Amino acid sequence: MDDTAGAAAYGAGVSARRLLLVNGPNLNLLGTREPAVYGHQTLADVVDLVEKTAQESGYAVRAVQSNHEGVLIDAIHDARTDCAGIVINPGGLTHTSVVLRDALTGVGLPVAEVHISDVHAREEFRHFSYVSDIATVVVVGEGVAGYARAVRELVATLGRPEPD
Ligand code: CA2
Repeated sequence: MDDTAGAAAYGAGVSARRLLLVNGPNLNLLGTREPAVYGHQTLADVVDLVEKTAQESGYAVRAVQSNHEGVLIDAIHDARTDCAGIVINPGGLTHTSVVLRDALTGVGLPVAEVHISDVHAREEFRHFSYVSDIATVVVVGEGVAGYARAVRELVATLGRPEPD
């Protein structure tokens, strides 16, 4: 039985200096279609913003975007050993995926959930999230800038990583 999950893998007094940024299905299309809903910024802009915001607090970022649920699950599992927290926009999987929720609870890292659009002002099926009740931070409807807020609020709960 592997008992090295999350912060425990680092032992007392040592903390991971990295955040995992997860963007789910179709978010690779950001900036190419539906600007009225998702704005003009691209996924590259999102990654850049998250990296810069995390860096202010001494964190590096590993970014993953995939249209395949299993790829996202594997990335979340891999975060157990070297990440302090997860910033995630699960895309449409937000509203459907017990599997994604189980991966997040399984690794036990603090989670910040982000949605670019105001999901509560859209179709009824977007109102429920499988992630929100297990997330430490939820940011909805602030556009791409919401990722920066999510990072800051998550880091506020984590504290800065310890220096070398
Ligand atoms: O508002 C958000 O960030 C969402 O997570 C985006 C998802 C949607 O299913 C959620 O309900 C809310 C969709 C991502 C698709 O992104 C696109 C971006 C540009 C063009 C087409 C899709």
